[in-house]
Amino acid sequence: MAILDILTYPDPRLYKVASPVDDVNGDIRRLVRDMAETMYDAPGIGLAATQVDVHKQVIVMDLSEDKSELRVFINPRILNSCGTQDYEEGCLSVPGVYDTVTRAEKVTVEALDEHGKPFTLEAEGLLAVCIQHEIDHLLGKVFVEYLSSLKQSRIKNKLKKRQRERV
Ligand code: QAP
Ligand code: CO
Repeated sequence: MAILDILTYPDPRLYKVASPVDDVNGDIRRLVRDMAETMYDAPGIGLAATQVDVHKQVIVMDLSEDKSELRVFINPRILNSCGTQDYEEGCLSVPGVYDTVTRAEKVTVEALDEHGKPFTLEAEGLLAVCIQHEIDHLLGKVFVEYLSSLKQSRIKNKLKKRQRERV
């Protein structure tokens, strides 16, 4: 297993659109394991392949307290959504930044698991937020894009400044 490097906003590679996985093979299962290890190490509750510069439709997520409920979504599609909810989101690619985003309250998502088996899941609350946040990454979208352009430019400047200071 390996811990992968996570891209930091506004890295242009975060805007790439991920391609569907056509074969859930050993390479994909290794990617899933490495992404899970990277997410647990961070620690975070969700990670999309885009964030580790792999532009395939793969998401890992674990909302449990004790890292016991890894969820894997390959080629996820939202079939249905309803309602709205506000949630204060963060992102491993936007460290130290949290802000409120309005999303659907409930979503029905269809995806493949790490064995290539299709499943359908009805999600609400935080799970629904996390699924929508991670699917956005696969579409090249970061949650800060829902904020005002003033906030976006402040966040960009803050993170660029921090990166300059680190190297
Ligand atoms: C996405 O986010 C999410 O700023 C997953 O310094 C977040 O795992 C979906 C993290 C909230 C729904 C609601 C962020 C870790 C982790 C940071 C994460 C940080 C360290 C974020
Ligand atoms: Co994110």
